[in-house]
Amino acid sequence: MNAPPRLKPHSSHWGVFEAGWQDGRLVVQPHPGDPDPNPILQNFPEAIRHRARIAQPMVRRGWLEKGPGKSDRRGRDEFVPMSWDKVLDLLAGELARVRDAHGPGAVFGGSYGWSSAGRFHHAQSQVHRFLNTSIGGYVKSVNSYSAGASAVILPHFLGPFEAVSRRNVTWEQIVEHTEICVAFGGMALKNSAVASGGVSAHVERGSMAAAAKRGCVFVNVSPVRDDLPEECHHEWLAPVPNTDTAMMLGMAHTLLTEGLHDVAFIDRYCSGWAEFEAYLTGRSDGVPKTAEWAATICGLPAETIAGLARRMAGKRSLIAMAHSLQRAEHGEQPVWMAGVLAAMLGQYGLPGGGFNYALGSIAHYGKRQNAVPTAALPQGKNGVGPFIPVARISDMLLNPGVEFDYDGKRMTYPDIRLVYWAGGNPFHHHQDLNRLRHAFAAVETLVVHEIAWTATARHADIVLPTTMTLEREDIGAAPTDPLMVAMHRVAEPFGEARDDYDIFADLAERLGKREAFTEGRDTRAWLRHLYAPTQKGLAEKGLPAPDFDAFWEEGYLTLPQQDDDGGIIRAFRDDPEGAALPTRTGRIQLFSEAIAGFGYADCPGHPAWLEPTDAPAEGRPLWLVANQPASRLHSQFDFGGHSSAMKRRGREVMRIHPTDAAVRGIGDGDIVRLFNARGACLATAAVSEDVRPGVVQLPTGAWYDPEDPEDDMALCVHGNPNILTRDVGTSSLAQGCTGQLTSVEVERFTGNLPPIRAFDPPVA
Ligand SMILES: Nc1nc2c(c(=O)[nH]1)N[C@H]1C(S)=C(S)[C@@H](COP(=O)(O)OP(=O)(O)OC[C@H]3O[C@@H](n4cnc5c(=O)[nH]c(N)nc54)[C@H](O)[C@@H]3O)O[C@H]1N2
Ligand SMILES: Nc1nc2c(c(=O)[nH]1)N[C@H]1C(S)=C(S)[C@@H](COP(=O)(O)OP(=O)(O)OC[C@H]3O[C@@H](n4cnc5c(=O)[nH]c(N)nc54)[C@H](O)[C@@H]3O)O[C@H]1N2
Ligand SMILES: [Mo]
Repeated sequence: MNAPPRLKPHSSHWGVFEAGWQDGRLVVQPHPGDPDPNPILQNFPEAIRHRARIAQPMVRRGWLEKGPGKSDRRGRDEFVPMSWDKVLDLLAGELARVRDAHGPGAVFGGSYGWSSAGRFHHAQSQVHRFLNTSIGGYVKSVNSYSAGASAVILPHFLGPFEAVSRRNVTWEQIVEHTEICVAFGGMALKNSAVASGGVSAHVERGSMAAAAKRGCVFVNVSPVRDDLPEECHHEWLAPVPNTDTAMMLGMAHTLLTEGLHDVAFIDRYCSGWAEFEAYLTGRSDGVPKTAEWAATICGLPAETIAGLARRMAGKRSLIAMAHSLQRAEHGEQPVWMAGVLAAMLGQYGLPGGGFNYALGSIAHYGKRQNAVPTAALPQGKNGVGPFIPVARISDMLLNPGVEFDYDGKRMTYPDIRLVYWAGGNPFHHHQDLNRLRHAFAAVETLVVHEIAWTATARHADIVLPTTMTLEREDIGAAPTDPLMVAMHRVAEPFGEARDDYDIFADLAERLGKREAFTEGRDTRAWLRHLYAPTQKGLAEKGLPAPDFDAFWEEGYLTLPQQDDDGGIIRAFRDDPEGAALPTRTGRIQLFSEAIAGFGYADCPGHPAWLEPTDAPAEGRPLWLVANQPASRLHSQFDFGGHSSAMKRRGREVMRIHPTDAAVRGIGDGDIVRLFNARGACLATAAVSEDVRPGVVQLPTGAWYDPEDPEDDMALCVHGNPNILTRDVGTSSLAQGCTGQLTSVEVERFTGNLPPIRAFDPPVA
């Protein structure tokens, strides 16, 4: 045994940590100041030198031999290793070809994905900057897979996404003031353990425990029991998935008919009550949205629905809503309806009360804002206008020139020849993977920068190996976390892997744009440059403002934070005229003339119950909840030690209620096959009363692993639920991702058990 290693500071989306080497093994220790560290950190040691890492640049044989073009060999072909010099020549030539022949508007560079936590090596920013400075731009994507529907609906009725999610009710307020917190979709600790950019102190568990101890009641409205932690002693109500809007309408109706709604608040702070009330009472459509009506839809007793409404009235009530509810068909509706229900309860803007969209979904929310700026890599100017809502990727690639609706506009899918991806994994994040494979077959060239052989890398024509975070220097920072981290390099690059930045700099050089891309800086010079605004901000506040070298040496810098001021919603409550909301009427819009004017059948002018078309039916009798995995972030380091340990028999675990398991002859630990019209995957069954009957739950993130890649409807042997989900938008309004829910059948798998090959490098 050698002496304990000297650990260096570093950061990740799942926590700040210190790392070093001991006896040839990477040691990772959480930041000493973190009260509740995230176990996902322990994916690093196994992952860093894993065989799934990409060791050298690779080019798909068919692309190399036949040149760019549509090809269904993507994901099936062999790869040819190539030197960096040659591959960069080849790629620069291809970028120039597409730019010259079709313009930068034929390049899709949306490149959605979380990549890793440092502010400089943020891969999405890097690829955008490169495409802007070197070829004049790219077709981009807007909004996120996280919050596709809410990003569009929230500004229509309440305010900007960030103001409603990030700068609203804090955990501090909840500990002190909230009397009843009803969390639709829960506030699962697995989810709030993660924040883009990093998190130094996981406070959610402790805050919920402290609030509960003071007497705050927590209610988890979710098909899954553990979406709230045991520490808050919550009540569990499990409605049928995608029926929360009906449940909330039933609650609203109870408030109205029993005179429990806050008439003064509605008069002073809201617009559109008449239109909404006409719908709620049934005057406009003949259907009163009573608790009894809601009960028949959401599968909870009417008395439970009405009782919950009564318990919230007249109290400091808080409605939280997880991202998940809007990542589903008609996902705009529960968000809007939660906002309306909270308006009827009248607690907006009071400490610990009202509506906080996405509280508990990610560690950014419920925190104070930093009072000094933190780094972001400037991306330059994009010369291309057309864009897509992010989850419309397959639609775009399969339907160039076809029109689609988005937020009141009629838009056209551009004609894409080349797709460039760095820092994301569409074979993780996108729905209906068999359709995605067809979409990727329709382009001429697919370029991927990756640290590991994800299915996305396997489908690429040109694969460039990049360093992972531990192999380079960076600055870690998030807008609601007070700790800035000097992310020191802990390991040498794997194989021939290079930083995304260095790859782009050399490509820019070949396109005659090196200076425009680099501005003459190497990585260290960029880190100094990006640190400068923080130092300046500190100095302006008269606070100690260490220079870069001192920050780097120290490893950490604690930033000042703003007051817990409740943001624009508190200001609006205090002064509804002077601090009007940035909506059309300046108020909370219970009805929107703008949205009504769009004339969308799938998103009317007020929140409404719209029956999902993708509900269980003949041949697909179960709801599938495809939620975030506890054991990793998305697909990242699925081959890591912690992620692997949480699987059973090498496969992702699917939870099923004992009743549903019994009728199918499924026992705990059995291998099962989930299937519907779009595809099928294997998983290992865990029989559990923690899911609602009629619901199975299989998290995302197990790497897509087709049993036979040549098969167009290949079975995924590993448990990636996106082989089953539907590739349709939330509605004509937002066109958001609907991957959270679909309907399936499940059976015990009795065939020969296929091996897991997802982590074996492809044939070279
Ligand atoms: N069915 C279903 N699907 C979903 C969801 C759901 O609820 N249900 N949730 C959706 C949500 S909310 C999201 S945000 C998306 C997430 O989807 P993604 O963000 O695409 O998922 P990640 O696995 O984080 O992908 C990041 C990739 O970047 C790579 N990477 C890491 N660091 C670097 C780097 O420095 N350089 C480069 N070049 N690459 C790097 C990682 O290896 C990884 O493959 O998934 C969505 N998909
Ligand atoms: N450990 C870990 N944490 C993560 C991530 C990760 O990959 N791993 N991803 C991060 C990212 S990018 C994001 S955007 C957030 C996502 O945050 P969310 O989208 O909120 O997270 P999910 O776990 O997908 O969903 C939360 C819960 O909603 C419940 N639910 C599903 N459908 C319904 C419904 O119709 N009604 C009700 N009432 N409940 C429903 C499910 O039981 C699920 O567990 O999580 C972040 N946190
Ligand atoms: Mo997300």
